Amino acid sequence: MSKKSFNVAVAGATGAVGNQMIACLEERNFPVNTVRFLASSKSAGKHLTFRGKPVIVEELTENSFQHMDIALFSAGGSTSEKFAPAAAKSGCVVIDNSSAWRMDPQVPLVVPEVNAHAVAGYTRKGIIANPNCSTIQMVVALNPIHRKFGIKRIVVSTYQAVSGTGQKAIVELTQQTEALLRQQTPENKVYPHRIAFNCLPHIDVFLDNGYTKEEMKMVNETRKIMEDDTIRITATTVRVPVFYSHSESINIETRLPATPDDICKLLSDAPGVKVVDDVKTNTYPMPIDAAGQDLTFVGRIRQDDSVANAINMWVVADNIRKGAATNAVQIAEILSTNYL
Ligand code: NAP
Ligand code: 3JN
Repeated sequence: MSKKSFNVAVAGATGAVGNQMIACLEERNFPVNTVRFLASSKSAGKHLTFRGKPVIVEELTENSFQHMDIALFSAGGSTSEKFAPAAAKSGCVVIDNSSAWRMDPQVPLVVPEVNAHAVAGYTRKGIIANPNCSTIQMVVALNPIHRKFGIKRIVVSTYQAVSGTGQKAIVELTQQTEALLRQQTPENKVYPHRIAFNCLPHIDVFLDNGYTKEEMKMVNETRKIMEDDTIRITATTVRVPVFYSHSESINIETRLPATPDDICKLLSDAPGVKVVDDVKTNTYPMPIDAAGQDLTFVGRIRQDDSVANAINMWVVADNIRKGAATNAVQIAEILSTNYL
């Protein structure tokens, strides 16, 4: 029988993602018994609030997870590598937002709208991985199409908000914009180049194959979540001067023919998707509208006439919510309802 309420730890509680995880637990009325908010030693003693009551932030240590049922991690890859096994050993199920465990064959990589059934695999290591934000919104939009028409190839270019880099990048875009508008010289601390009024075709580190790690995350994670290694995928990931919500231009080639109308109808009934597509009224998804929302918005659905059976579309979602915090809390909901 499922427990009625759960002891939940949030590791990285003071960060951009951790903050939204706390908000999602509150908004979605997750059945919390006690919470524990964890961060680095520099935040220990700070106060955050949960359901109107103050909660003191504690330093994350190996002992932080005793008597916890679920731990939501968003404190970076090295922290997850080090502390997730300790948390799992304490009997707590970890839902990890970093890339540390995503491609581990013993760790499920879950987007609830796509592969909720994979949550069952948590018993192998006590860890469930949350995918990269750019992957999440792409698979939410593409999985229904793959199931009905079969996707052969994906070409994706992203337009990613600075909040994907954390609080410090939100501050950097604000300060650089203010400095430039005052005719002052802005400082570049977070990115190798100015982000204000600019675009950087560079997210995460460059790899030997010339792609960035973010681009290869999209390729490998998509195949794992959609459970199909035959899909050919190529990605270009770009940072743009937007605060919240990632946008993606996606081109797909399908095995079976599909018209834009077929895709529009299919996605109108798809879980977690909202079709926003009426070019006659200049209606299409935009980051300013997706920010603060949990759905994945799809528009500009049109035929690609340059090749057989191809469709172009534009996909936008809040990277910190559906791309990270909401997806993690949705996984916690599946876990708590069906498995704990
Ligand atoms: P952030 O705003 O910089 O916050 C980082 C959080 O981690 C803070 O709470 C920080 O605590 C904590 N932290 C850092 N080092 C720590 C340590 N050694 N021990 C304990 N806590 C530590 O970053 P963010 O944007 O929230 O992202 C956090 C992580 O989430 C990323 O590194 C990434 O792995 C993951 N993430 C995933 C996605 C996704 O696509 N699903 C998107 C964004 C981020 P202090 O405040 O005390 O420093
Ligand atoms: O840059 C973005 O828009 C998403 C960033 C995600 C991120 C940032 C730092 C470390 C990740 C991630 O989730 O892949 C990681 C990580 O590798 O854990």
